[in-house]
Amino acid sequence: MKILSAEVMVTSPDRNFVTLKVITDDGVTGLGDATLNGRELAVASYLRDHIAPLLIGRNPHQIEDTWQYLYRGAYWRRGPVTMAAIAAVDMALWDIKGKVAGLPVYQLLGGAYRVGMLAYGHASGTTYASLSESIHAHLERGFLAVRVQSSVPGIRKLYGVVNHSEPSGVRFGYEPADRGTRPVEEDWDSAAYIRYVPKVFEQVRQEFGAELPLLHDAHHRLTPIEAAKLGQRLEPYDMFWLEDCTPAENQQGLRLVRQHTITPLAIGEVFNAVWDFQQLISEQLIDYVRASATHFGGITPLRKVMDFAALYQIRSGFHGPTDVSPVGLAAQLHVGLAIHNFGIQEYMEHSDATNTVFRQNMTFRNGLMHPGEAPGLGVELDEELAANFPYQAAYLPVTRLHDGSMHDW
Ligand code: KDG
Ligand code: MG
Repeated sequence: MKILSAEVMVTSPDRNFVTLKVITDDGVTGLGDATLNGRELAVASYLRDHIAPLLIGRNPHQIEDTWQYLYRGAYWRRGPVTMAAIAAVDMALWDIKGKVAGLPVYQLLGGAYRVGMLAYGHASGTTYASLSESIHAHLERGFLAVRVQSSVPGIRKLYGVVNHSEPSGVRFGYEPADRGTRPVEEDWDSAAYIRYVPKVFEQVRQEFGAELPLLHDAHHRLTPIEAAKLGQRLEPYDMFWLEDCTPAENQQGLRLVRQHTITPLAIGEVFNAVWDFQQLISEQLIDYVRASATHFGGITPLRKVMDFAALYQIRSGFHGPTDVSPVGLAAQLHVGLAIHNFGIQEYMEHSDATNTVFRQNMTFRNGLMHPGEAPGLGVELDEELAANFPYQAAYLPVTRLHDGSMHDW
C-alpha cells in the first residue's frame, strides 16, 4: 500500500479549518486536522508545498517512521506551524490504518478503557444573571462540568465571555476568532480581575452547590505571584482546575505558583512538543496536560506525553475549542478513551455549519463524549459543501493594558 497523493483543503463553515486528505493507491483516504487559529494559510502552505510531495510513495502504515521523518528530518524542529502540519499527517495515517483494519482508532491504541469521557462546556456571562443562565443551559444540555468566565468591572471587553444579548452563530460558547483583516483589541487589568473572579465563584458555589466541577481559564494573563494569589483566593471554591494562569515560557514561574496554592493547574494548549512539558511534568508543577492532537504533532506524540504524565499521576485535559476541527477533536477522543490517565475533555461544540461540513460519529450523552465505532477517526469532510465556504481572514483578539501597551495572551 502506498500514498498516492495528499490534498490540503481550507474551508470556513463559520470559522476556518485546514484539513489534509491523504489518498492511498487502493482508494483508502485519511483525514488530518492542521487548523492553527489565525495562521491557517501558513500551515496550508507548509503542508501543500513542503510535506505533500514527501508523502507520495510512502507506506501509510509506517506512522512512527513518517512522524520521525518529518520531525527529525526537517532540521527546523517544533513550532506551531510545523507541528500542526505533522499532526495532520499523523492523524490521517491513523485514520487510514483504522479504516484498513476495520476498527475505530481507539481500538488500535489498546481499546476502550472507559464508557465515555467527562466533558466540560463553556459557560459565561457579562452579568451574574446571564452567567447563571448560561450555567443552567449547560446543565440542561447534559454537561456535568462547566468552565466559568465572567465580565469584570474595570475591563471593557474580556476574551471568553459571551454577551448573550448579542446574536451570534455560536450556540453555547464563543468563537475565539473574529472575522476581519485585523485582530479586535481588548483590554486588561490584572488587579481588577483577581479581585473580582473569586466573588463570581462564591456566587456560583452558593447557587449550584459544592459538587459541580468548576473550571476557569486565565488565558496566560497573570504573573506567577498574581497567579499564586488568584489560586489561593479560589481555594474555598474547590476548583477542578485553574487553566493557563501564567505564560508558560518561564516554566520556573510555575514552581512559585505551586508553592502557594493547592488549586489544581492545567497548562499546555499552546505547547507543541513533549519537550514543552518535560519540566512541568517531571517536577509535578501541573495537574492536567492541555495539549491537543492538532497542535502537538498528532495522536502519536499525544499518547506518548500522556504515558510520561502517567508516571507522575498527571491527567489529560485536552484542548477542545472550536478551532480544533471535528477531525482533531475525534483524534483526541480516541486517545482519551484508551489511556489510563484521562482527566476531562474540553467540548466547546462546533456550529451547525461546521457539523454539516464535517460528518461525524462522535456522541455526547449524559455528559460523556465518545468517538463512535466507525473505522478510523470517524469523521468525513463533505468536500462539495466545504467548497461553499472559502477561507475568510479571522484573528484572535489582542490585549492592551489601559496605558496602551500590549499584554500577554
Ligand atoms: O485558538 C485559541 C483558542 O482555542 C483558545 O483561546 C481557547 O483558551 C481556550 C480554551 O481553553 O479553549
Ligand atoms: Mg484555554
